[in-house]
Amino acid sequence: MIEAQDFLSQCLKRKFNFFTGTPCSYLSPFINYVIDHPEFDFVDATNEGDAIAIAAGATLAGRRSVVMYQNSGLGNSVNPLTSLTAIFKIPMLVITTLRGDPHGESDEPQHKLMGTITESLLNTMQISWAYFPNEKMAIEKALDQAVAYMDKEKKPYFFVMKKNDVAPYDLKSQGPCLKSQFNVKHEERFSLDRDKRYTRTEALGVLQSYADRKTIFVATTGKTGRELYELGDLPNQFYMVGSMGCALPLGFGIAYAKPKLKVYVIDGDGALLMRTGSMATVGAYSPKNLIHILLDNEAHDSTGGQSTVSSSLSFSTVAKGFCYRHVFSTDHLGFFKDYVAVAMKQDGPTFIQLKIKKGSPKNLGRPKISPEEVAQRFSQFISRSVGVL
Ligand SMILES: Cc1ncc(C[n+]2csc(CCOP(=O)(O)OP(=O)(O)O)c2C)c(N)n1
Repeated sequence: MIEAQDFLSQCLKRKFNFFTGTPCSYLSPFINYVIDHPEFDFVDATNEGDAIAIAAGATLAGRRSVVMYQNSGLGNSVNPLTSLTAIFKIPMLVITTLRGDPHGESDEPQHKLMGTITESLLNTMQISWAYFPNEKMAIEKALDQAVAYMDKEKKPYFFVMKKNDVAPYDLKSQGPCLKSQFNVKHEERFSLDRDKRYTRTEALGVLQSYADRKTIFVATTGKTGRELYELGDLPNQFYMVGSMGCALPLGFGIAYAKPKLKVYVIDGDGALLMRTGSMATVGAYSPKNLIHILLDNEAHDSTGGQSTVSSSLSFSTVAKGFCYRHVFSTDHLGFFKDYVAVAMKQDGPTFIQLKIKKGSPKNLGRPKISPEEVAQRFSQFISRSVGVL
């Protein structure tokens, strides 16, 4: 058994100072220690997949990141691990616990199956891993191995933590408790005639006109990224492919790590519904520099236009409930332009919903640049732009 401090001080020496995750009792000593010590940042993620995406954003923004979660949520993170970090080549250290350890003491029934398959699931995902170093002398070597792997392969590296690997550490301070102000606007012009709504391309054109050295765009999975690319491929644009729903947590990770950048997340209704919980993280941590755009066509347009449940709910009320600072909603491009102009000038987080119609330009292409190149170029853009801010 080690003390939390033994491991975390060695993390700090290797510049790991951004932590995120979803708690597990085995991890409490780590999470509590990190929250208590201001040299670390800790973001509480609403699920394990979001944690991977948040850490991916922080990593792209130049931070060394650690994700901590329980193996029961490993399934939640399979998607971003296989189609975000693996293909964009974004390294991070991940500590998963091993509840339901088949060789350990008996555990709650819900952990049994996942405990049995955790290691093979990691192997199946072609993830390199080792058991968590539970002796003080073994920590430095284990961390150095992890860092060497991450630096060479540019992929996540996992430690699998067993019960009692770390001694208890009681929380001394409170976590962040942030209150947001908000207002709500709703301007609808075409409620009875949806075909008159504007297109995704028109909305993206408005957003792209704001591209400058301190503005970045994270475009959600599917046609949003493809259309943005077709409008003009720029280094400040990140095209999410796969990992549906992770645009917001990824953008949040960047916004958190680089508060001087203006971070636009361009979301779809299907994607936002898949990971709505990440809006809670945005509202709670309230990054001033985040503008969350929802291009809401009430459909999974990219996969054939199947309806989502979006037409039956109010995203702006959800954003208001999650305490975004400013919330706007419209179906008119004129109002949309006004809202974006306002959002550029005021502190966020700001949520802007534009109801759009389905459809894309004919023969819509796909980014010809690889995800890995997108990530590298994007990350370089961020580090350069922050230099000039
Ligand atoms: C976890 C996951 N499930 C399903 C998909 C397939 N998929 C890609 S884009 C998409 C639709 C996204 O819908 P929305 O966010 O509303 O954006 P739109 O296509 O309407 O622009 C789906 C279902 C995926 N990439 N990842």
